[in-house]
Amino acid sequence: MSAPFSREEFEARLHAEGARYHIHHPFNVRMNNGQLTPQQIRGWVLNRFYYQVSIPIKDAAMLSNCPDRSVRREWIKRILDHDGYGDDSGGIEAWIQLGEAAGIARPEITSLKHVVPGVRFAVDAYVNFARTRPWQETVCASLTELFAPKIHEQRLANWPQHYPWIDSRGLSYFRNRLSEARRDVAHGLTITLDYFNTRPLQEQALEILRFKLNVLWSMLDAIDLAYPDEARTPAEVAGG
Ligand code: AHQ
Repeated sequence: MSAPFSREEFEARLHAEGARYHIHHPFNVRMNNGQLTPQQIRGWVLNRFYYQVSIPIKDAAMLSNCPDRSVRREWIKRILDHDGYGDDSGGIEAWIQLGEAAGIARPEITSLKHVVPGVRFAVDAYVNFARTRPWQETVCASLTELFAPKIHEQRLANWPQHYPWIDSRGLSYFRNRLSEARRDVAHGLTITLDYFNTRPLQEQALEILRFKLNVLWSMLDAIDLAYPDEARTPAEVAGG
């Protein structure tokens, strides 16, 4: 059996998977370059909402598999970040406000009726992964957030210029994730580097990260397909 990668080599190989992060997806490249129409931006917000509301379910699934109290004490912060806690209305509410800032009525967002099959399928695959796999594997899958601060920084930098019709107060979700993602990744990376400590386990960790990269990539494939450059009615988009 091959010797395990050193901790540094293993971490470098996890980072190298960033080449497949959805920041490089054609839809995101067009978004970042200001080439998306309002309908395409709204379609992305409406569909990504299903991912946002599924994250706490995924994180609760991980907790239900995790017997380690010290890990749970840290991981539970992710649920509170999204659902809110005390006076903080949380990330899901912030995403709804992003939608409202983009001109979408709250019920249109929360109804999930605009979520296309490919997005639902990819997100459900992620939640079911968390329900059925060992909690350490769900921790590893969350490490796509190694690459997330950059994509949030891109939006904060470019949307006001490219999409001035969106009230910039709606961008607070991206701002909040900058610090939340970095905190989450610090915790998740330590667990991953510690647990996946043989060469086969390290190779499995890289495969798990590729699975989650595919979840994010295929969401944008489905959204890109549903919202082509030539405008279509919401009914046509939804397959009506
Ligand atoms: O808003 C995002 C978020 O809360 C999370 C949680 C984390 C996970 O547990 O898998 N991943 C994640 C991500 C969020 N936003 C995505 C984006 O592009 O806005 C990035 C995504 C990720 O990198 O996995």
